[in-house]
Amino acid sequence: MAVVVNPGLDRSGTQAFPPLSTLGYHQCRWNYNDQEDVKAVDQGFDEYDIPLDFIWLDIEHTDGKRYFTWDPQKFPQPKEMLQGLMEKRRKMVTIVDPHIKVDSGYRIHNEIRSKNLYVKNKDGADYEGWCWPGNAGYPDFTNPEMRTWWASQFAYDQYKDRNILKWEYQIRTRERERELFVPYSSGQGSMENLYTWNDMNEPSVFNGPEVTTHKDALFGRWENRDVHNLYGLYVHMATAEGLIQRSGGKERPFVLSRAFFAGSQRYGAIWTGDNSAEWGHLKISIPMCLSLGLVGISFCGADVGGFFKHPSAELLVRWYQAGAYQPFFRSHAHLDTPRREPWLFGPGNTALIREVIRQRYRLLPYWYQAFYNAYRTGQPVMRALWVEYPEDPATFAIENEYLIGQDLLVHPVTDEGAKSVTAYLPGKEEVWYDVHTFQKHEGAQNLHIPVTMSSIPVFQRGGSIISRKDRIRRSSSCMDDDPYTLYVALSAQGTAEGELYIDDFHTFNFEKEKQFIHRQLSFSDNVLTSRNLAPDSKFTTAAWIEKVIIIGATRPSSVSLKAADGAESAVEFDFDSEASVLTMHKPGVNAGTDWTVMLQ
Ligand code: NBV
Repeated sequence: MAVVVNPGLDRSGTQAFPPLSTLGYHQCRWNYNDQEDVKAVDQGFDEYDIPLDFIWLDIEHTDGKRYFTWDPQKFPQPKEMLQGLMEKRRKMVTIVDPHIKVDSGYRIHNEIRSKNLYVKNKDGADYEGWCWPGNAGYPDFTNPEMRTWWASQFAYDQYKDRNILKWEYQIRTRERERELFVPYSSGQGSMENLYTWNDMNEPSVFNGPEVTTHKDALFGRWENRDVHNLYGLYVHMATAEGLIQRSGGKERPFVLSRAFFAGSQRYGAIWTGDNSAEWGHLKISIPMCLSLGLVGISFCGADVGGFFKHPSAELLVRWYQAGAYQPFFRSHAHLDTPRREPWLFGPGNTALIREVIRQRYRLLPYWYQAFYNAYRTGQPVMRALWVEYPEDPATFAIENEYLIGQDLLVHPVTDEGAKSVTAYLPGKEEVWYDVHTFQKHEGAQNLHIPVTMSSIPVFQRGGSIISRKDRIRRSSSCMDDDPYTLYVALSAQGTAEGELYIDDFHTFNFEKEKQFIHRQLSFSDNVLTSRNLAPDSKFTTAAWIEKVIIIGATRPSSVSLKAADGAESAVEFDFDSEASVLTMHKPGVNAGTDWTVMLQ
């Protein structure tokens, strides 16, 4: 019996269901220098055959730290760059911080000031603090009018490719004061594959007390001391709303936020902030994300590799191996650190990093389903063992391993030079299978596991069925219609249960129009069936079942398939008697239909 966590859920809301692509791999650094650099990094992933969904740009991409603009020298053709990524079915994230440069040549500032939407100091004048752009104003995001206006700035025709040139602005202002309030940039700087990162939204004020706004700064009639912790949530909320609105309410947004509060899970992802390339920081990323999951925030990750300092190749590889099994999977690095794209640490390490990113992509259907479950129920995606095994006190203090959903147990290697790890496999009644070798282990035991640099100890719970996509491509969107392989891991009683969830992977149609496929997969008495859990949905998929792998099986003499129309056919299979693994080749049924497989 699992513990029901997140009891405040009915008030703070459940995890937003993210677009599938955002569960892929994200490549970030402060900063990719210019358009050419972005292109080279994007090509690097193809050259080294490493899947990638998102490239990120930090504050240096802007025109003088004026958010919603691009540096005209380094990024003269943002749309062209985004289009290039789009053609590869990849996406980009740019940073939009909530401190606004006080500059009468900056439209965003002028509009916020003219609408009187800045946070005030105690005397009622606009509060100003020092941040990246120099002197900055702080929009009052606790005000719904501010949030509505902010959201509108993500419209494709508002997010410009550059800020107005100074001289142009001066001439116009002299000629016509009103000119200030119309869009005056030269072109569009955004499109559907551009998403957003909100940083410094505590808010961060370099010269403020405790590096934030003064305690008596005014947000309407409230002082900072009253509403401080809500500020970051409201920035996140307004930004997510902007991304939804720009698509006419159709597309699910993706926004990463540094500051968060109860309820932030409704607006996107968060990360654990500025860590360092140290083993201790890799280790602590696990309990940090586990704690956030317990309070409803499932979409969490830590900067892979560590933000400050330069990781050794060993630390970097171990961090990728851990990060690939955490919900938000992004590498990131400080401006002053040497470059660290996955191919810069020698061919052996590139191969190790490639392999674990590929493992992440194979498991995307399972991650997606775990997020669908978090969206529906609030149950964390990444779970402490005691959540599922509250009757087993041995699980209570464990924070170096965890479950993804109910069925995958992960024990990352987080010690330098490790030659082995000891993983606790919970549950007296359970059996666990090593996902790489299919070796079976009893539950309720400490398992000593010798490790090499290629080891990533992961186990599938006996009694579960996990759907994977084993054909890896350039990005997750390239895999949308690819076939599934079902990994059926048998319990001690020879049974297994699982689900398969499919939708269009990016719109709200799953919610608004119930456009999704949700199937119950069950194995018992040597029969595997796929049953419809969403009979009212009309959604269809081109994806089919490519393989079924039964782990812990005995050899059948024949395998037959009964399709939705009642037609029966024989299924080819082979059996590995040493590993007790039965592989059925090409059952070939559509993933959204009823079918039954019988072993004789
Ligand atoms: O925007 C620059 C950085 C960013 O890369 C990092 O991820 C944030 O947590 N940002 C903080 C501000 C500067 C930190 C030294």
